[in-house]
Amino acid sequence: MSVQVKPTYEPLNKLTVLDVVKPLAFFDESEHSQLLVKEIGDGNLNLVFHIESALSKKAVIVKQALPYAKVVGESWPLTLDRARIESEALLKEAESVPHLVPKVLYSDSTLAVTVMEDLSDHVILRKGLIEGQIYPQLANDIGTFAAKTAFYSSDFYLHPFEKKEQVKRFSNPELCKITEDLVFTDPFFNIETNDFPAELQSEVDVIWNDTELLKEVAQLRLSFLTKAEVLLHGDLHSGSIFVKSDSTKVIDPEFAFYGPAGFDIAHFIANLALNHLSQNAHAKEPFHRETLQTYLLETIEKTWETYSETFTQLWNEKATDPFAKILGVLENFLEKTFQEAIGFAGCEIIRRTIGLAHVADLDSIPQKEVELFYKKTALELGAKLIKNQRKLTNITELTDWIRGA
Ligand code: SR1
Ligand code: MG
Repeated sequence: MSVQVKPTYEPLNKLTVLDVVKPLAFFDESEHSQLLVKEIGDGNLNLVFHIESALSKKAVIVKQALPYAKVVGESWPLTLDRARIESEALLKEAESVPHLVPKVLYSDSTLAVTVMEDLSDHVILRKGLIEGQIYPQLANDIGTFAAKTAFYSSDFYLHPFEKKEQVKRFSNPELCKITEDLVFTDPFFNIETNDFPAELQSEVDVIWNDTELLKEVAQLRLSFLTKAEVLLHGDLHSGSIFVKSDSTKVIDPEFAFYGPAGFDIAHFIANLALNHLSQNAHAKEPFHRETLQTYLLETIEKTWETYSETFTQLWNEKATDPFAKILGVLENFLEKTFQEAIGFAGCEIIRRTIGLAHVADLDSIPQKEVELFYKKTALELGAKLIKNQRKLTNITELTDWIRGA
């Protein structure tokens, strides 16, 4: 009798990653000696390998979680369970939006590995936007992604026992703690890991001393900590989305957890708003800049409209909540979600400007003074959104503020 020994965790390299891929029968055996391996991970946390057959040109991606945050190093240990969360979230999302996520081919929680569809014909949205590309389907796809994944995971649809099972399954304390610290805490205090040029110190001091603002951030943070409304992607910025002109794929749901419904859409909107600001510096010609900025604002508006229309349709057709047919219940939920999303977006804008993890949209602005100017503008916009979240009732009021920033 042979004894099966379960492999223990070890970080993969360009050779050992083939031991994961070859048994999957994705590649024909005749291709095994012709597989080309590249390490392509440029994110903050994981190893990512691209494995391609030199013969058939078929390819897969192998993503492996490291037991620490790659961005900082081994001094920042991080749970491997995030790989399980990521593959289970991708599978869960695929139940309602299969066309908007990469296909999972295999996962192994011991090795903290997910093998998935190769998306090399797509580009990361952040990169595409910085280069001035336009993606006509983006708003519809992200609004649909956020609405469907939210509705089908919520108490409006699921039996309460099933919902609570899902909350347990997607309990993700360590990754949530990163967001609690990096998005909702550190940027609002004098913490060593914040990262901003000395020239911004007086604007940062204004934030650190603005009690009205800090009170709102405390409320948003509490909401993030306690409101288990829907299954969220948890990190839906423009680096978590792959695009090409006729396709959108949402990747990297390792931060997935049950949280407040407005959180994902807020992060998407905040990152488009930051790109909108940065186009004042990136876009070379005024006509191109205007076209891009109009596109970005329309995308923000259409994303929210698609979200609320799709959510409404699902509610009308499929809600099991006993109060679903009572006039105003859905409207109340959507209004609260929208207003909280404005506040979350403000926090994301501020943390991407002065916190630990920045965005290339602002950091790659070529001249230092111009970069500083738009970073100051971003801080003002972020604070305005946080302080005025409950005054907004319509998405065009938000895009007016972004346009005017
Ligand atoms: C250490 S992780 C820094 C950031 O990268 C991730 O994508 C999340 O946005 C996190 O806040
Ligand atoms: Mg990520």
